Amino acid sequence: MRPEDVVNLDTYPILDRSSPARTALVNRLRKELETNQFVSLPDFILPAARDRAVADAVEALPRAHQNNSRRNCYLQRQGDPSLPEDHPRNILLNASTKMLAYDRFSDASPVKVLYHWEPVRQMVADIVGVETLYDNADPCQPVNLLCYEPGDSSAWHFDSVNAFTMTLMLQAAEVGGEFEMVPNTRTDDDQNYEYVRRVVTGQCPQDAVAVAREAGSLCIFRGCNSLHRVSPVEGDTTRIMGVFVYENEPNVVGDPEVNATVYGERDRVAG
Ligand SMILES: O=C(O)CCC(=O)C(=O)O
Ligand SMILES: [Fe+2]
Repeated sequence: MRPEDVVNLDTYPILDRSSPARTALVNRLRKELETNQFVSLPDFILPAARDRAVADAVEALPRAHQNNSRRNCYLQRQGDPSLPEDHPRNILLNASTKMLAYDRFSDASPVKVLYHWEPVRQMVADIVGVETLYDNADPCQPVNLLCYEPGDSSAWHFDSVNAFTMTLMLQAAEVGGEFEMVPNTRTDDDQNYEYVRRVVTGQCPQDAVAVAREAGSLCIFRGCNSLHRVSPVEGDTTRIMGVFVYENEPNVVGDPEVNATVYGERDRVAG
């Protein structure tokens, strides 16, 4: 599939970098991201491309890595015994998802076509406010298909590594599978532990924004200081999410040990 047949260029005129329509669009989205810590781009992918991406994901699903984890909202599997029992570092929550690494699904998948296309990469750079972004060069990380079957969920957490996260809803759950976010739960200078504790123990439901995630919608969010989660999926439909990783420099690859925890053990070259 050509990238022009994947991206909805009528609604997102990103081809001509100097066009006023593109400038207006990107400015609006950048402001929205700044204000809300997330921005949604509905109908970003065309229906035929989305169908194809879902079919590729369903075909690959048996090769997905089952990720069951019990972790705190800082993505650590162990608490800190020197802290009180009800400290957020000691509140461990269950999550379960199915992860398809980049090398586990078709290179022809529209999500890969979209990811590697310069006009998309440049649009994202302009929205997040950096000069240039680069594709991730790891065999597993650049684009993932994150699948949630009935009962699967992702617990409250802060993202650790990237300044922003980009996701594309390919297939929504019938019920549940809501993406919820509490903007600016902490700041770079203040861990705000008491508030974080209240959010992860379910005492602040009114502070969580439910981010509308219709199939086809692209989302860019800053998850490093804003707690977010995916509520348990119910019903028969698998929630399928494309997750994209762009970098601030070329040739970034992941740590194989960390990759093994996310994508499962791979055959390693001996020696
Ligand atoms: O599945 C989602 O909507 C969000 C997943 C998530 O939290 C992440 O990719 O950081
Ligand atoms: Fe996250």
